[in-house]
Amino acid sequence: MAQSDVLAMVRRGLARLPGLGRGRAAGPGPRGAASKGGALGLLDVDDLKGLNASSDFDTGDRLLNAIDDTLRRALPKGLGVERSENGRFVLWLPGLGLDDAAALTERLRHLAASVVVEGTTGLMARTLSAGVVRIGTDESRNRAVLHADSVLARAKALGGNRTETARAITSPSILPTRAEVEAAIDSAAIEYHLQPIADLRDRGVAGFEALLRWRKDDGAVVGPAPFVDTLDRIPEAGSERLADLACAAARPLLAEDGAHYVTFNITGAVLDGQNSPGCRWMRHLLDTLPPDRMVFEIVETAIVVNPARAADLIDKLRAQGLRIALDDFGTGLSNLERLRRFPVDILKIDRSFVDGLGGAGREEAILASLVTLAERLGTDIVAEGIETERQVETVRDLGIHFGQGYHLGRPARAMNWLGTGSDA
Ligand code: G
Ligand code: MN
Repeated sequence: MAQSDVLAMVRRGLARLPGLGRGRAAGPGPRGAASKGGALGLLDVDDLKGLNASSDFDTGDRLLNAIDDTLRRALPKGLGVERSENGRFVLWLPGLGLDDAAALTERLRHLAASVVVEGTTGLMARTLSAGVVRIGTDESRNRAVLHADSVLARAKALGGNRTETARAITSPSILPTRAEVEAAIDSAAIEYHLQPIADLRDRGVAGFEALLRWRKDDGAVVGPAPFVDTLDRIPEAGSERLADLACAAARPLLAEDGAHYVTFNITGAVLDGQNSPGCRWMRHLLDTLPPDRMVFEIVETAIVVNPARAADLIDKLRAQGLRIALDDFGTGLSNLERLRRFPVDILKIDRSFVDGLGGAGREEAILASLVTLAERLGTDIVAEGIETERQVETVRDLGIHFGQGYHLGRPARAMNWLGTGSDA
């Protein structure tokens, strides 16, 4: 089928959709409405695997591209569509309420399902599933995508080919508010601890990972998982103070002999390159610390909404001498796809691989292959989660030069590593 035939079918599809493709939004539309908040629709092609199996990957690719094209043409001005890393379509619907957003997404879903491409065994088309959520005024893009993802999963579990919607996040009480996080930064209840990364060949310190910790009123110290998203939407002053804390923790260690770098965890919101608090935090760091002594770790849970924009940012950072690491490599989103897409300098191998060493599993073979892979790519490897001397020996014998874990040093305040105090 010629390209023009496909386009003709797309146009016929469009013509069946009143209110679309003519620069007018269904429902209240984004322009007259408040710019804050809005909704997000996540669209995913059903059974792409089956299509790839019955046709070929090129067909699946062309179908996704044609759907992308169709959605772009159909979306009213002011509304955006982005392809996420895992091949989903993210519809940004500012100013739309949940019902309008669901109605619009539903129509776009039908339109996308009418896109047809020529496969190896004939014409190919696929239904799609969608998840639609409201974006709270305080909510980051990433959390909204995660939320939509869980709603989309429900649509899929119900058999696909449907749109599911959800009200705002259902458990706000467990998430700290911006004010709580800001107060915690101000009172230094939130601070950065540092964990050494060792050169396993001579046991010297290669660098430190900066890890956020929040000392709660009851004395419990918690990691960033419950509040990292809130951090990405604290007001400007908060992100500046947090960056100050990061720099203050890192600077004395970089002045020490031996520690070559400090590595910071970055989320998808930072990588997104938009003007979020995370971006301001990043810029402050780049202005304050020498970039060639810094590493940014892309955390496993980072949702990269726009890979091209992220790749662009990574190029710019690396041009300044900063290095990029993939965190928790080998699990979840920290995978070969990400390694293929982004030029990275360091692979931090997830602790589950180290944990399994010496057992009946295949960890040894996988780690040995990763060493070869890293050599070919010119990247360093850090083995995470080293808890015993035995593990040090095993990973070193496999050719891994760097390690991190409780056996080599627990996260502690910077002063602990300067020998002038200790971590309480
Ligand atoms: O995802 P990431 O690798 O950035 O996680 C770092 C977290 O892992 C920190 O919270 C740190 O306390 C924890 N950690 C560091 N070393 C070890 C270890 O040896 N074992 C375990 N279980 N956790 C560790
Ligand atoms: Mn990390």
